[in-house]
Amino acid sequence: MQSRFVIERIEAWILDIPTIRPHKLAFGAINRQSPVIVQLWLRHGACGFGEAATIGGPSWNEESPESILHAINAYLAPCLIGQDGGSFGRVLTRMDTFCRGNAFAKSAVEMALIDAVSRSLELPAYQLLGGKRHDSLPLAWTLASGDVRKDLEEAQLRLEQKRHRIFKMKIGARSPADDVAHVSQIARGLEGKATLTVDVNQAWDGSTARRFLPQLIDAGVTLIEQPVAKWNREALKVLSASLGSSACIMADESVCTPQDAMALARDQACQVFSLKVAKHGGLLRTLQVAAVAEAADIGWYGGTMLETSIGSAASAHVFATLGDQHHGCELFGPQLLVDDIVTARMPIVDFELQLPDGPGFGIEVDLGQLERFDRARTGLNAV
Ligand code: MUC
Ligand code: MG
Repeated sequence: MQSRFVIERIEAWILDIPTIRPHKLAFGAINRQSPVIVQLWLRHGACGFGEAATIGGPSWNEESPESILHAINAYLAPCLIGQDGGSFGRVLTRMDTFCRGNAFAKSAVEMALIDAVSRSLELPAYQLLGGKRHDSLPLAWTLASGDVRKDLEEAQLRLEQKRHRIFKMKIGARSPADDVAHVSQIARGLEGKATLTVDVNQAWDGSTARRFLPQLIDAGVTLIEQPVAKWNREALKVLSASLGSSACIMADESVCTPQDAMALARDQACQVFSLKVAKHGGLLRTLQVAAVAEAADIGWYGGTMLETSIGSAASAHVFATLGDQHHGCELFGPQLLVDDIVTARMPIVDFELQLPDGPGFGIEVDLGQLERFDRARTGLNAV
């Protein structure tokens, strides 16, 4: 019998969307996001949308918008046309056979496929991923203007609006002592009102982390993301053991594959995994990494690559299926962009992001907005 989910056509393109302010991270500042959008058509069904966003071109990891677009157009789309899109596992294996690595590119294609199949079945995507266990998740915001006064203004406004009360600070670009001073000033300004986390994005070596993390914890930080290089599991292990119960170490760049997750769990190298659909290579592989976390008594955090509402809604669907050992999510990407590419964003109520319940990822893409930000039309260059 012919599957009703035969993959008919896949198209991909790059958008360039400015951010509302410069977003400063350890490895540089970004002024725009350049997500790769994928549209996938089923022969007898609906079409779906997927997205893969990087931060600062290939600065966060090896993939860039241009490499993602190339992998999809040259290898992933051709190997999937005419295949049964309803067999997700087979689709993933086929993509792996024709193209090693390239997790971000594969995640965008798999996302569009899951959107299309769930729309064809008129079901929300979370239903195909095991069913939801959360209707909403606490939503963090990242303070990354680089300026204490502006960061505090941003935080106060978001507290008043009841949008965010978890704030993540991006550090690692300045000297560690300056970073500690910056974080301490913000912590004093927000004392008793918010949960504070930091993301070092691999910028420190083990001894810098051993020296300065206790100072951040004294200032009030309770979750520390990727303080050292992604390969430095030994340092993560030492830090996790020495910090005790005062704060949690969260792996981000260090945890991409289920094998990474196993190694971190075996070494007891962190207490939390930041889950991100793109780096894991899709929604199903996010579930695999999350399963390792659950089995190893490691908590999870719903991470972002600063996607538009397409990637953010897809991430919300998979995060909604996970257990209770979580530290909230940071699917705030749409709010950092000057505009979005959907007709309505996911609502935020009482500091929580609300999971959209419609078919697919529950959001409707605005085709006019796709055209407006299309790199082929605007003629912008790579970062
Ligand atoms: C990262 O490494 O977590 C997520 C939020 C943010 O501000 O930057 C990203 C990347
Ligand atoms: Mg991170």
